[in-house]
Amino acid sequence: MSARQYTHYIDGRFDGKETSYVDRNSPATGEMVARFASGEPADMDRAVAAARAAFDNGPWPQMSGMERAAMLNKYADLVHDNFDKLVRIEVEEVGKPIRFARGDIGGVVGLIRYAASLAMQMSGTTYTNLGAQKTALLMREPIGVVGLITPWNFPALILMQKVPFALAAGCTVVVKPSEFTSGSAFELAALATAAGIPEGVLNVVSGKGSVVGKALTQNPGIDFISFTGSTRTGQTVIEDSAKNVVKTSMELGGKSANIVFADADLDAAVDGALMGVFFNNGECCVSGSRLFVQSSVADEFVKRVAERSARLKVGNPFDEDTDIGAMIDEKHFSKVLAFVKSAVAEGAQLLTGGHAVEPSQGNFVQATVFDRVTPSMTIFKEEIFGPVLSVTRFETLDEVVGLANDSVYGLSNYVWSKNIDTVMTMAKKLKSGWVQANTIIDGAPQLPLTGVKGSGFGYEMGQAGFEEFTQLKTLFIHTGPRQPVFSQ
Ligand code: TXE
Repeated sequence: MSARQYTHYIDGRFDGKETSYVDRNSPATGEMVARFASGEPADMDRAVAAARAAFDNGPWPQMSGMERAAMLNKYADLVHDNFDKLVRIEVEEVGKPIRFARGDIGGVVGLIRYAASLAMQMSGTTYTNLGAQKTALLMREPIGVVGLITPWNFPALILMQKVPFALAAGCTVVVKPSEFTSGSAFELAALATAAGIPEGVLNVVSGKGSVVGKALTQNPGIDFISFTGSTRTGQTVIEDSAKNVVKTSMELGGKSANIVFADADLDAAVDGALMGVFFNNGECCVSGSRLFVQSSVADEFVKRVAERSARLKVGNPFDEDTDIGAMIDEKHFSKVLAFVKSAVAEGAQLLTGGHAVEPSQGNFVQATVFDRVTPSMTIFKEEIFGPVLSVTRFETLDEVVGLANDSVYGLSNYVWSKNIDTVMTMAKKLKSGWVQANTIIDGAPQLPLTGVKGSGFGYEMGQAGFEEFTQLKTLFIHTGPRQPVFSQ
């Protein structure tokens, strides 16, 4: 099998420029699967200039919402037609199980179709209550040229939580995908052009974050940066974009609580505990990686979670029945195993897993469950981003609220209870952008995702996510004779 090779996608075409490449080896087999152009700041400048010209002089922002929606729907059709190819790229480059990659690409199609509907509804507000002679219009306009920086864990899905919403609003876009997993961003950009979306509207420059990512955030031609990734890099992006006083949106890390009350549907909650931490190899910002179980049901519940975790199939991500694939790279694989070591050293009780899958070419970690985890332990506090579950027992609602909110992050939290009073009380007390009850890592294009505290700010998806890519211009109109303010 020959590796896919991509040059930058600028102004509606692959530029084909002679360049050096970042090689991508499959984390499951070690085999090279793709090569991405290793961009320089000058490549980013060309891409931003193309997006700037497409915004300032091109047809895209001038089109009616109906025209943009028609092209976005055509785009969704083309993504659907290329479903298997995109799934394969995600599995090869990320190492995620194929059934989860299928879910991602299905999600991409849904996101584009939903964003198309928003293009038709873009509108502002009219104030007619300002007095007989005064009217004000809040005119909603596209924010301009947007820079999108994305991570490796959901390369297509996270990208498309942003792109179609930006396009629906009439913005033009420059993407800096993760250097590990840039393939689907390139394919999705080429499909946009094939759908009739004009040249320069969607550009992709690959390469290192510290080089092309930085060149994007510091570029004066950018009006808005939407970033998903680690909290530390997010802080750098905020600092760099502040130089040009550019708005940012940050979707950062998480350490979410998955809370099981004794009155829950415990069968569903056991499955939810597994989904919470093993979905997408545990490489998921909204993982429910801290499991809290009410003491009266904890012994039996934790035993069932550990037994089922031990049976999960770890290995070839292309196998239909694989549950957990390969960690993204060796560095991350070692980091996950180092967290496991720290948990053992700090006194957590290892129930299952806790080691790599041997012998193997790839970065495979067994599904791991630790019981008796306390708030002072490293695995309680830090985002592991791997298949490692920590279990903590609790007695009362107030106690578990304190434990769940004891985190620098605030992205998502999950509650399992059949009692609506418990669910509503928890929803109000938990500090996070998302709360889900009796389900986990669920979503729909209509529902915004946002974080609080170290998990970031700004919205992705939904009407609120769409509005991030717009701004309001206030037009204040006086009609008829106007009383003079100065008598001289
Ligand atoms: O993230 P980075 P990485 C967490 C997770 C993971 C860790 C590191 O804990 O182990 O982050 O992952 C680009 N200016 N999450 O290394 O470094 C970079 O090239 C501009 C949580 O992937 O934050 C990539 O495209 N851009 C997260 C993107 O930023 C820069 C998902 C994210 O990279 C840059 C992934 C710079 N100076 C990891 N430096 C989530 N919330 O889902 C890097 N980049």
